[in-house]
This record gives sequence, structure tokens and C-alpha cells, in this order.
Amino acid sequence: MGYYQGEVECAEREAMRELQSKRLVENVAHVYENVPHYRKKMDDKGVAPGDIKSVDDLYKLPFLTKDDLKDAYPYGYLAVPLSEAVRIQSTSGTTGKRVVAFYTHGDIDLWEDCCARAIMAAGGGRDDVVHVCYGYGLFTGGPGLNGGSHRVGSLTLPMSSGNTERQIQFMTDLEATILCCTPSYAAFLAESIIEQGLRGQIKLKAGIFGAEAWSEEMRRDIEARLGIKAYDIYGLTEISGPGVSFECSDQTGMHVNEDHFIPEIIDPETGEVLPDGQRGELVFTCITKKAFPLLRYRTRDICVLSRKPCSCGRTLVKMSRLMGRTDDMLIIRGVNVFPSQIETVLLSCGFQPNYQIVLDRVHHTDTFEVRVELTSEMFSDTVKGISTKENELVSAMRAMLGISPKVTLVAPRSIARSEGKAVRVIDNRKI
Ligand code: DLL
Repeated sequence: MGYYQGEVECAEREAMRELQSKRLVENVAHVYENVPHYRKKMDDKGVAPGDIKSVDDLYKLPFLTKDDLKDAYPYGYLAVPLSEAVRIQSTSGTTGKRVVAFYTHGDIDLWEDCCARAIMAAGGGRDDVVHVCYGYGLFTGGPGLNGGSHRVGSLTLPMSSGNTERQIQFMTDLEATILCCTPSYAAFLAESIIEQGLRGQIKLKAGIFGAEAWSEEMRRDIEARLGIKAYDIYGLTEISGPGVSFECSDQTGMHVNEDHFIPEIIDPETGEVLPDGQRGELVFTCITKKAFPLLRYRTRDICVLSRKPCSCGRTLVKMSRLMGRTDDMLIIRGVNVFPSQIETVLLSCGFQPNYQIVLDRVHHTDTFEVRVELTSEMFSDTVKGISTKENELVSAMRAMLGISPKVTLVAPRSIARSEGKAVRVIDNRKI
């Protein structure tokens, strides 16, 4: 499979470090000059732009958090005059102020390049038909993959989310070959396509799925049901959107577009930088963006970085599949639980990843229920058969998590489907 920008995607490590250092020095000066909030942070820490001479000095810079951005909402971190900013995108946050990210023409160009790299890594090219059903509008998913697909020269279907009937009709009529959406929506589309007996009519060969956590088991399940190869893609609005990193044919993690975004892994408690291979919080520094170039932004996403050679030939550092977020980790009766662990158990026990975690607190003790949809085949099972399945799930979850949930099996299709990011947790605890 081809590269979109092979010279950077496969650059020698030393050349990449030099490029990063040069760009870092430039962007630190740009931010110091144009963003009073960050200049104050640097001054408070006693760091001057001149102290940052190469990537080795990155650790000297102060961190930025989502709270910093919210405190300076909306324009506080805009680093160019308004006359140069041409676009905003915004996070899907449901509480409080959203984060608004700004783009110059150049920022959009580099973002689209990153998405183009992802599409080519998934086997896309001029002859492909790319069906984008990430949301368009403030969410970055639709605009990002749409732009990347144009750059590659693929025919782009700007479907946006919703209206599953219409999605399937366009997918079959226009013979879409690459599907871009959240993994939960891909699973739902697969379910609907199979139910309608249309599996033979789809021409998909690949999917580019991201924006939410999904397990290896879910990947294999979607791949089998749609007959495609499924690629992970990662990104966040604050850093640009999808395409901060993308998976290649090796399917063992996502290559970070580190000529634009330098990743670090830190200990979320102490802020100390951790070596490759250690699990911690992912931090990004933007070295090319101009309108909203965040430096050392703490993503709250947990993963591991690896620089082992990759079979695809790219030398870009790889981040593992996300292992959770520092803030979506549930603490149930004192035990750390990630929704992705539950998904892994469900798929390995023959269920679909249609589930909801319901938490409450009764007499000062957490209650922990996992509602799981039966598949249509299981639904016709005997009552005894169903209760055996429930018990199997409880034991498998106990083995994975160290605590036992109450498992309630519910009718097929009774848990609301999401067209974007799935809502997995209902936490009624008043803590
Ligand atoms: O979700 C950007 C995106 C769009 C990525 C389409 C991939 C595809 P936000 O709405 O700002 O941006 O949410 C960012 O979503 O910090 C992660 O916690 C999570 N996330 C994104 N991609 C993945 C992934 C978009 N591949 C937040 N796996 C991030 C797991 C992901 N979680």
C-alpha cells in the first residue's frame, strides 16, 4: 500500500528529530509572542523561548490542560490575528463550556494531509469511493476525513451521521470501498446490512474507525461481518481532529504524525516523562499549526509509545490502541474498571458490543450492573440457556475485572444505538 508523503512517513529518525527541533523552536517563539496565557505559564516556570533549543528541551515547557482552555474560552489561545483564522471546530463535550479550536488555511492543509496519510495507509487511492459517516459540522470527524479523501483523489460521499437506510442505499448504489465512522456505528451498520440480506451487495474493502475506544475483539468482529480490514484512527479537536495518528496494514498501533505533533507519555500523577514502552498519559506538542498551536497538551488518554520497526516501512512512532482515559476510568468499589475491558469480555463470550454499565450507590456501597443485549440467535434460547449465559458472563467479568457485576441480559436491539460516539456508562452515584 502506498504512502501519501513517503519522505516524512519513512524518514530516518535523525532527520525527523532535526525537523522536529527546528519546528519546535519556531512554534515556541510564535506562541510566546502571541498567547499571553501561555507566556505567563512559561514566565511562571522560569522558561524563556531561548531555553528550548531542541526536542530534548521539551520537558522544560509547562503543561496545558482542558481547564486552561476553558478558562480562556473562547479566544484566549488563538495565536494569530482573527483575519488569518478561517475555521473553528469544537469538542463534543456535554457539560460546561466546549473547547473551540481555530484553523488558518495552512492548518487545514496540514490536517487534511494527515487524514490523507491515514486513507492511503488503509489502501485508499484515486479509484476508491470513500463513504464518510462521521458527523459534519462542529465535530472534526466528517470535515477531517472528507478533506483527506479529497486530497487522495478518492470519490468522497459526505454522508454525515444518521439515517441508516440512506447510508446503506448510497453505500450499495455507489459501491463505496472505504467506510469512515465510529466503530460502534460500523457495528450497527454491519448488523443492519446483514439483517436486510444486503451483505452480498456491498463492495467495502476497508474501514477507518475511531473517535471512541474499541477493542481488538470488536475489530475482528466488524472485519468478519463486513468482510473488510478495519483500521484505527485517533485524534482530538484540540490538536486538529482525526489523523493525529493512524493505523497501517500491520494493525499494531497507530503511527503518530510526529512531523506535526510530538507525542510524550507522562506519569499522570507526577507529570514525569516516561520512557517508550511504559503506559501513561499522552501529551502532544503542535509544531506546525499556527492558529491554535497547543504546547504540551495533556490529552487524558492512556497508551504506550513504541519505536520498534514496522512492517509497513513507516518510521513514525506508534501509539498503542487507547487503554482508557484518566477520566473515564470508573472506580467501582475501589477497583479501577475501563469500559473497554467489559467489551473485550462480551466479544470473547459470543456477544455483540451492545451494552450499558449502570452504577448507583445504595447504603454507601456501589452497585454495578452491566446490561447486555442478547443476539437474535440467543434470544430464542431456553430460560435455562439464558441464565447459563448470564452466569458465564459474570465469571468472565470477575476474572477480567476482579469484581463481579450483576449481569442483566436484555432483548436484541433494546439498547439505544448511537450514530456517533456510544454512551456506555450511566453513573447515578452521587459522590
Ligand atoms: O473524536 C476526533 C476523531 C474523529 C478521531 C474521527 C478519530 C476519528 P474529540 O471529539 O475531540 O475528537 O474527542 C477526542 O476521543 O481524546 C480520545 O479519548 C477519543 N478518541 C479519539 N480517537 C480514538 C480512538 C475526535 N481511535 C477524544 N480510540 C480523544 C479511542 C479515541 N479513543
